Amino acid sequence: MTGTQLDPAAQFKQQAAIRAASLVQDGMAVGLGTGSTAVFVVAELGRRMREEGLRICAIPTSDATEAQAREEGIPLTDFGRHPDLDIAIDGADEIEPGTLNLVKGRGGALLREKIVASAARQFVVVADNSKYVDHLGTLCPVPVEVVPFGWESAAARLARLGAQVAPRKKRDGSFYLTDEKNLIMDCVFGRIEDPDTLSQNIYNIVGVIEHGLFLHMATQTITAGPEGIRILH
Ligand code: ABF
Repeated sequence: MTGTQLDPAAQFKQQAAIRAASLVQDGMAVGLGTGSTAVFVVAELGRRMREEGLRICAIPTSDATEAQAREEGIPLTDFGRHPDLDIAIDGADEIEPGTLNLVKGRGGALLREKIVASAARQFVVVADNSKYVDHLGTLCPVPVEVVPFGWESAAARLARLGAQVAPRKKRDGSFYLTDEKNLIMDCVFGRIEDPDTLSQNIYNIVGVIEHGLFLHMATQTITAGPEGIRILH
């Protein structure tokens, strides 16, 4: 993946990804994110292993990332061997710059992503600068992962929290299934004034496995745009 072949947005993603990958040091256990920005992180780590002799092991957040990591020759580990990770690097759909709170999960991997991020001492978010919002809920729905049994009931309860709820579907009209074989309810709440309370209210719904509000988790965000690279702690 060379910068010259990429459109500007992809170039920004790659720049942020390369900066984030530079935080990875020899011997680290690394959480690998999912999405079009995380792809550049995995590629850069593979390059550093081949060209610089970097030695790491990694836990991927999706089947897609696992496949890419294997192609790059990145050794995989698991939580049995590494219950704590040194660093996780992943993308986001929305970033609130003042708090580093996030919405994630448009790619459907939010459950594994949150498990990996919560196990990591450093959780670094990479994105192009289009992901900044003043308030979460502005750019995209909050995805909520629910078990298939009784999903209609969980969806009705999400609607009572003020969301417009749409079960995520594939192009052929069938339900989208996560890597864990659950459903995703895409919930449009609009501007979210109190994400902590909303998070707890969503968790209180039986059948909800996880949601895409990643609150108080990111230790830094690295974004890139025409003005260069911006790092927030
Ligand atoms: C993952 O990929 C997700 O949590 C998020 O939904 C998405 C971001 O993708 P991209 O980097 O392609 O914008 O990180």
